[in-house]
Amino acid sequence: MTASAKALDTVVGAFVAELARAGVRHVCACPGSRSTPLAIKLAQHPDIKLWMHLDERSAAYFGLGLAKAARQPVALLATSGTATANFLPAVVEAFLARVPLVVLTADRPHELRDVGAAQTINQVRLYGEHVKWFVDLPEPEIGLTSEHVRMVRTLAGRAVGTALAEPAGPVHLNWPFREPLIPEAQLTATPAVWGARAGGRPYVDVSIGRLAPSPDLVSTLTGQLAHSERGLIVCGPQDDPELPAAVARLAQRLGYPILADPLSGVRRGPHDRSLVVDAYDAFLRHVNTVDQLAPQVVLRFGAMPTSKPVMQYVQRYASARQIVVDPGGWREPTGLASDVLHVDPHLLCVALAERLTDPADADWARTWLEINTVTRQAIERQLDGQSELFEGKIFANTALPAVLPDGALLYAGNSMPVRDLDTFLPAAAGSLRCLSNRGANGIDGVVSSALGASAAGVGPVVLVIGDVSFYHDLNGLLAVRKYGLDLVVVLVNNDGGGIFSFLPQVDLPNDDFETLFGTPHGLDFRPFVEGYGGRFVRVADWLSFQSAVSDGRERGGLYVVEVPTERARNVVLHRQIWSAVAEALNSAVSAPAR
Ligand SMILES: Cc1ncc(C[n+]2csc(CCOP(=O)(O)OP(=O)(O)O)c2C)c(N)n1
Ligand SMILES: [Mg+2]
Repeated sequence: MTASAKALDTVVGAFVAELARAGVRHVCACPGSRSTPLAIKLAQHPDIKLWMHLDERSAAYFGLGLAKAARQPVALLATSGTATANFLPAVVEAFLARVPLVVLTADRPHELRDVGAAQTINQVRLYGEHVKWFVDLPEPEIGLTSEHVRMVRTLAGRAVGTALAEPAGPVHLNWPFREPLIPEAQLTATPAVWGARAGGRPYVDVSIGRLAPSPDLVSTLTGQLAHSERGLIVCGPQDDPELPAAVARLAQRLGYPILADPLSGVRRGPHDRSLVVDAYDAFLRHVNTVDQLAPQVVLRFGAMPTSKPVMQYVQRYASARQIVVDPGGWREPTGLASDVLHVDPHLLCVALAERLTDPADADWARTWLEINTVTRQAIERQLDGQSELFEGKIFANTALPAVLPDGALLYAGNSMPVRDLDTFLPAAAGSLRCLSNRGANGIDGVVSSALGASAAGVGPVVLVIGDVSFYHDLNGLLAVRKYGLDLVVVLVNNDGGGIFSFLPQVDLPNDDFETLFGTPHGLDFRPFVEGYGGRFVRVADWLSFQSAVSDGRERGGLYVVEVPTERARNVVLHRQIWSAVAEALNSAVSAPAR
């Protein structure tokens, strides 16, 4: 064996061993020659599960969904060239949605860069500002010294630690490899031992702490909030499972209602939901209602909520004190924040709740809850008698949630699914974890993200997705059969981009609108789904919808339940609901429900 094969074995082996010791359990990789040393070492590692994919874009989104669902760092591996560029969309999403990914790309050695060598592109800082950290490693065989091995061990620990540190996100390590590419110990899987710590401990153990609020901050804020009766808590997308109970307790202490985005974890679950407001997206469209609800203070957790009416509400009361709680980064698109608290949201809620006593007056919260009830009832009255397949009704308690078990995971596609989820999913005690790619709101990679979530094995996964988004990532379906994954897909097929029919563009001459925005494709998805070994059922009513979803769950594998809808009609039905809500709110104001 050559010296370079030995170096590959030792250096790459040490790096992979440290990735595992730092907690990486899953790697999504795609085939290629240049990445051979890493591929072999990752495949050999007993604690690492290697998920092979053919399409890098799907692979990266699969890794993203897996990392989100498992709440774990996940590594990606691609060979050199455009393969690495195909990771970009998921890397961008991971950066903006704060998902820890360790992106490994193989590259040519330095002498073959920028000289016209085959399959060589400029991979240095390829993902630009969308990664937290970039390292261009030296070739493994530059010198088989203990310093070199220590360096790669440290890089592995640091890479995972950096990906996990708040705000979490992707890191990129670019590995140049010179031929021959086969590490010495390919068949024996001897662990590289140089510099390894005893007892399976990481070479460098990177601890991630939580940012506790200072006693000063807690006492100042306690005093101020205790004197602001009309306050509101807004919980946007976030995934700390400890936050819902803590924020609920704080809300009780303050007498503040909680506007709970479905992606916040606060809307569904066994925690106290007595102050949870779930129908804000509908009633904050109603000007008279918004006029009644002037807040003194708004306390915000998580990313900016999906709902546009919430954004407009916050902007309407620009002079209210707006406090954004976020351990890092800057998620404040309104430009109205008066305070940004870089502290851990859960720790802050606990600390404030401990110091506060229950409020004297509950009128403010009661008003919000009454409006919420009137709204939710008006929505339900509209949906109850509705036999038509209306896109929004999918999320009503009587439709999809009724056939999902406790602990299911609902992945919502971008465009209308995530918005309908927001409007139509009521608060409830059963846990239903909702995820969506809201970092960059892409309609790409959604199928793979949901499959990655399914691969995490944390509960049955149902994906609700639009037809254009489904088409966009058909390639992702290959993973189902290859890995025996289960996924029920509710495919909302309105033959194009239904969301655009809600926008002013809809008033363009119809041909222009359809060409530029509606984009009907006329695809029959059945042969695609069956080609990937899945089952396809097109439903005609709610009963068959529910039995198809249940059947899909029982059978396992890929099961696509197509809900055929019509774009223009969908707008009409949404507007009918909003006007029914407005009517109900108007009559409730004239005769307050007590
Ligand atoms: C990768 C990407 N390309 C384009 C867009 C712009 N876009 C937003 S929604 C949408 C249409 C989505 O159609 P579909 O998935 O069928 O959902 P529907 O609007 O019908 O609910 C498009 C093209 C995007 N968000 N992401
Ligand atoms: Mg569509």
